[in-house]
Amino acid sequence: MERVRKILEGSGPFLLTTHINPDADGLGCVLAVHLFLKARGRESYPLVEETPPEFLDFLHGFEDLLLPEDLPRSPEECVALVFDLSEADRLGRLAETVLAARERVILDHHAVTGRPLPGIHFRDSQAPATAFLLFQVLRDLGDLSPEVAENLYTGLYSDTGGFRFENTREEAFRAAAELVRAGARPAWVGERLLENHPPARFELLRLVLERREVLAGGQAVISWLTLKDFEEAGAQPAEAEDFATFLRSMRGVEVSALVKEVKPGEIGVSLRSRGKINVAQLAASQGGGGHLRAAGFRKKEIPFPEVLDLVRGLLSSVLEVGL
Ligand SMILES: [Mn+2]
Repeated sequence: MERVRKILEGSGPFLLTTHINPDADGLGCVLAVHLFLKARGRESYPLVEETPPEFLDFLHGFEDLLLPEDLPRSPEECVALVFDLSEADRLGRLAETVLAARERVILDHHAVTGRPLPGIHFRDSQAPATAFLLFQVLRDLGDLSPEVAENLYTGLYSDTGGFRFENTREEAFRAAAELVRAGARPAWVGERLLENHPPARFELLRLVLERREVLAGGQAVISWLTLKDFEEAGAQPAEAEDFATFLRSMRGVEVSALVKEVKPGEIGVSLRSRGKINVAQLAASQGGGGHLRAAGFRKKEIPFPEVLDLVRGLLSSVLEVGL
């Protein structure tokens, strides 16, 4: 941690980034550090791979986000700070820029699964969020502004599922209390994250509910969306990210799955479990990965109905064998 502080006190310039399909934790960290450095007169460039996700547009400093081609410095001059990244592959087309930086620091709370990004790693897989680790780094470097505190709070809130996942321990609440004292507004963050969905999402949800299929005597539920559905609703596949989690909330369900066509010829399967069934293993058996309760895999060039059948079979067999 001391080393990260030294690097942040260095001269930069800094380029900051996170994994593809950025979430509230990754982007919250990027923009917290960005505002922190900017306030201290340092050159800082927060990068995203593609158009920044609209649902996070309330994060402070969001308007400063750049695409890699708009970086006004050559990456060789920059120190890269990478947040919430467990494996190099999850940088997508940012990899080239990040790998060219003169130094790389990675702050993360995942267990390493794939090939890690070369650089200096600060990793604590027990931490509830990368924002939690970053909070510990930043608070010792001076007072946090309300904007920095709110960005960090958003990451912590989101990665703990609103302080209700198993990673929510006493220290998460202590950090949250300090962030609130520094100016983070819990009601505002909660409202922006949970009650600000685009209307298109409701159309997708209607389809997911209509098509739900209950299997294994009520212990599994599966539903699906195609590219045509996304087109007709005017939504991106990312908009359906947490529908599998919603399906799991049905009483009696141990495992849920959402099968969605993410691009032509490519189908993504999201799996959620209450914990009795290890969906990370299930996903791994299909070339994917993830966590005990949330995992996924992709299939290419296999017809949609076949993938649906595969998932039906997987869930039915794991529930019969596993119980
Ligand atoms: Mn995270």
